[in-house]
Amino acid sequence: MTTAASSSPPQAPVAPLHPQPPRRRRRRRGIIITAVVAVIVVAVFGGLLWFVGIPFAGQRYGDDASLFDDFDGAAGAKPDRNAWAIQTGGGGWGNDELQTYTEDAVTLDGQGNLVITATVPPDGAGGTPTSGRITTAGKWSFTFGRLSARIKLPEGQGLLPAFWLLGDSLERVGWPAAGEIDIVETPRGTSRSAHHLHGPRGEPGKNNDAWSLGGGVDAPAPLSEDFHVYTVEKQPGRVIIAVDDRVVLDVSEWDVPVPGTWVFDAPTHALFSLAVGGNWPGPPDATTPVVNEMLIDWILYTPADQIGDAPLGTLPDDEGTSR
Ligand SMILES: [Ca+2]
Repeated sequence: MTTAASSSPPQAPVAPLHPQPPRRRRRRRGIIITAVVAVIVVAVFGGLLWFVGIPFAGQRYGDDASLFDDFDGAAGAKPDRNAWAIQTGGGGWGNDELQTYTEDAVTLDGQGNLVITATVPPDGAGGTPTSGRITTAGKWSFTFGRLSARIKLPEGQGLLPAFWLLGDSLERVGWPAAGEIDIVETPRGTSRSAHHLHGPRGEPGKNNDAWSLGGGVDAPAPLSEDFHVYTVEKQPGRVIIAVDDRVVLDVSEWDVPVPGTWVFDAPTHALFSLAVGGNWPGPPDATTPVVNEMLIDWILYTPADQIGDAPLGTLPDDEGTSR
């Protein structure tokens, strides 16, 4: 009987071939390596997204993210595709309108403006008017807060310039269930502007019965004579529209006709368009200029929690006085 097990001298621990750091150091090193890899992945991936023009965290576009576009850029360049999509096509958009929307009709002028150009064939020359329409759909939208744009509207029979909002649910529920807010339109000349909300009377899908709130407002001077700031402010259950510092529409969910549904406490996207003809403004005539420009100097979104005491029509610090 041996007692070797108990009588043997204690064995010195065998040194491992590859000494391991203490567990805590290993863990810390793992965290550092993970962090470094994460930084590299974020930098490379973010840079890649930036390179291909996809918004990335920290950029200025996205749902309820800040939006400010000064439309600076070279003459003939297109507006920032991170925020804007140019819509093209013809065949009676909206109210049997005459124009065909083209890519060429939407461009920067090199002097800080986005320009939408409607080209109307001279009376009797025949042909289809061309014009432009641009949207933030699928790129930027907001639910609550204030959206302003500084715009110089064109004047001419048959022209329908508009700065407006559509509900992001448009493709899913259709119009008017998605809701439409017309911040400004001038269907009958720029001595009078129109400001409306359109929503659904019935159930989503029954799109042939909209309710409307709003109306026309006389302008102190024709709006085509200068730039003006057009603002919409969306609050829960309330929409306010202003031209410069003058409120021209202030409606709440309690103003909606019965039956009718308030659908504006939801994400909406912005559009600028310059329609020609159709049921509302009527066709252009011999008095209508051939070339008609809608100029947009800037667009600015202010989130609800950043409005503070700023009055409607407030301009960005260094904007609004030039050009
Ligand atoms: Ca500008």
